[in-house]
Amino acid sequence: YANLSLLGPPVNKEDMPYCPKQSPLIGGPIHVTFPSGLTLAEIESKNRLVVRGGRYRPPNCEARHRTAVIIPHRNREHHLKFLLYYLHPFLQRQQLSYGIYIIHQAGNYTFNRAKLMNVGFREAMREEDWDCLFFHDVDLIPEDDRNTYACDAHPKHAAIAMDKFGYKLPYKMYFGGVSALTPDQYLKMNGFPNNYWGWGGEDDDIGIRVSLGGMLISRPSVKVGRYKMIKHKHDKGNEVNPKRFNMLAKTRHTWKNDGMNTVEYEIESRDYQHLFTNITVNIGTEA
Ligand code: UDH
Repeated sequence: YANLSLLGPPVNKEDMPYCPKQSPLIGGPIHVTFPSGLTLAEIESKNRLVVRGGRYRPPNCEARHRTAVIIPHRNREHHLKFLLYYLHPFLQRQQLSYGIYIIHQAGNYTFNRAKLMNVGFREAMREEDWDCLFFHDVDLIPEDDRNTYACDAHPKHAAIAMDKFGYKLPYKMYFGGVSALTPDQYLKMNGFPNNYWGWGGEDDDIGIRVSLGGMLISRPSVKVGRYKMIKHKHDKGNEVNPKRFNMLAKTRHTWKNDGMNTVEYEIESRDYQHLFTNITVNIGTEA
C-alpha cells in the first residue's frame, strides 16, 4: 500500500490551514457614501457566504480571531442598513470569523446604551466562545480596512478618528463610538455601567473602568482608526443625562457594584435574520 502521508494533509473543513497573519484581501482606505434606496435584500445578495444570524467564517482558511460585533439599537433602521452594507464585506476582507448582534431596547423608556452592551456581552457569549467583542455604535462606518476588528492585549478604543471630531481624538480619555475587549478584559472591569440613562457620560465611565481594572487603552493609529458618522439629531427618548458628571465623579466607588455582576433584564425575542441576530430586550427603567 502507498504511504498515505505522501498524499499530503487532508483537505476537510476541520483541518484547514490558519488564515495568513495579514489578510491579502485588505485594501486600505474605503470611500464611504450613503447610496439611496439601499435595501436589506440587496445587502443579503452581496453577502452570500453570511449565514443565519449574521455569522461568517472564511471559506478557505481557519480564522485567527472570533469577533462578535454588538450594536445597541432603537429606531435607527436606516443607519443599521448602511452599517451592515459596509461592515459585512469589511469583516470578510479581514478574514475573521464573526457574528453581528443587534441589541434592541424594547419600549419607549429612556435609552441606555451601556446596559444594552452588557446584555449583548452575556447573550453573545452564551451562544459562542467569542474571543473578542466589538461594541459598536450603529452610525459609525469604518473608513479603512487596516482597522482590524480583533482584540489587543489591552481594551481597544477603535474610533480614534471620527469625521465629526476632525479625524482626531476629542480628548485623551475618550472611549466612545467603537471599542473592543476580550471577555477577560470585559469582566476585569465588571463590564459597563447599568445606570446611565439617556445621552452622555457612559463612555467616559467605561474609560475610567479600564484604568480602575488595572488596564491601559490601546488604539489604532489615527490614519487607520477613521470613521464616518451618519449625521443625525438627538433622538427622542435619549435626552441628555444631567446626572452624568456627578456619576462620573463616583465611578471609582461604584464600578464594583454596578456592571456585569448586577445586570438584570428580560429577553423579549431572539430573531436570527440573514445579516444579524436581533435580540429585543426589556432593560427596565431607572431605579
Ligand atoms: N442609539 C439608538 N437609538 C437611540 C439612541 C441611541 O440606536 O434612540 C444607539 C446607536 O447605536 C447610537 C448610539 O446609541 O449610535 C449612541 O447614541 P448617539 O448616536 O445619540 O450618540 P452620539 O454622541 O450623537 O453619536 C449625539 C447626537 C448628536 C446630535 C448633533 C446635532 N448636531
